[in-house]
Amino acid sequence: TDRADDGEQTRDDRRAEAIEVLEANRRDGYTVPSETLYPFQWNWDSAFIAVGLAGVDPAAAAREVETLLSATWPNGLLPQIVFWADAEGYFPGPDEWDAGFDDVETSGISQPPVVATAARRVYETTGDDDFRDRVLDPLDRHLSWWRRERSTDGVVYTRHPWETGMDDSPAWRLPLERFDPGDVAYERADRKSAELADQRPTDWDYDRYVALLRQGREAEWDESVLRGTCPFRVEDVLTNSVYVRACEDLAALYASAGEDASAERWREQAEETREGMRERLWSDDLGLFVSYDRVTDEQLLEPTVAGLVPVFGGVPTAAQFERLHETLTTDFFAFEYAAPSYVGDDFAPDRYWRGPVWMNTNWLLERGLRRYDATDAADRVRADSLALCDREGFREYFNPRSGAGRGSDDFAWSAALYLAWTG
Ligand code: 9YW
Repeated sequence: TDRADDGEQTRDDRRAEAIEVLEANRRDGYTVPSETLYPFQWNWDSAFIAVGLAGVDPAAAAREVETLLSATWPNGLLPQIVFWADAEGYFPGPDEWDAGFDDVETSGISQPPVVATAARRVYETTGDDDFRDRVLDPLDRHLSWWRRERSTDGVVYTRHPWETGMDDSPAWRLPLERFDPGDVAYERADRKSAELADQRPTDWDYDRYVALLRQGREAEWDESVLRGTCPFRVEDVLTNSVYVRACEDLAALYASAGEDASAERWREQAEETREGMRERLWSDDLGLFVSYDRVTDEQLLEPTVAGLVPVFGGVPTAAQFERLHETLTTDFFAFEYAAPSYVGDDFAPDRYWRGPVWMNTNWLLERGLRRYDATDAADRVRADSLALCDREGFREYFNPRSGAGRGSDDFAWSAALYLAWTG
């Protein structure tokens, strides 16, 4: 019918715009999340970008992944930000972090390792064995770092809210409340804009982010020191879900290279993390997974979208999935658009990770739901995501009630995941 043709036309136009956004945000070998707000390479942003690029420009996707991996620290940490370009005026910039190696300037924390999933996707799209052989070692070093430096029984911990990728998640309130940031002086670019101030983390949050950063810098980013002293040590449910999937994806890459022993080792690692998550990170009361505070040994009982993402790693048992699916359809489908980042008492539909819908968490959730054959739920998450971008453009996040676009425009992972969903 004409209507269907119109729909297809809109979609083609939108795809063309998505490609334009990614090209405009591209620098030398990598893509910035947002030209205005985030003008450097961010870890999991680049991974989502590569997932989207794989279907339209596989050479650019491969380069995106390899540029990111080239910033892996000698100890295996893959940084959250790589400052390939001059960062004059950006806070916190390379001088503040004082981290990295040789002449590679970076932040001193990591981010959820979506990069392994992106690398597998690029490999399976291109069949390029040379690419696969080049990425195996840095991926192995990075995932080994998580296990060696950041886990006790296979469940990994994060030591900064920025490291989780969900900076001001209400789940971090309790751990952040416990320590006094002292007197921290700083100024951050996005807070200068009056329009954005009420859509981003508050000063209360930023003071603590900066205090944690400075503590890490004082410890010279030594994990063995920070393991004992860092006041924020949280087993983030999203990072662990992505980590499980990363281990599986690395195993698949090893298997395709005929390295069966390594493949088996990473499959076992994935299973060990799944088991730890099922035990310690599941909340029967909330009917979804939660993060766990390593400092106080307690669950952080907040209903965030991160608690649904374990489906991406095949973590929930059949019984847990049944409950989780009910929580999803009752609480996270209760708004006009799925799936809000948070649905608890402090729900704030326009503020960052305290309510808005984000394309990246929707993508992780949608992929995971398909893994559990929850087709209707997966279709709804995908359809809502596309509807939001069709209506508002590739915004950073969206109000789940009105659908209004929020934060940056021309946001790279929103464009990239639109391509992944419609390719
Ligand atoms: C920061 C770049 C990053 C994302 C994070 C998001 C925000 C703030 O922007 O972090 O300065 O890192 O919370 O997930 O990677 O888009």
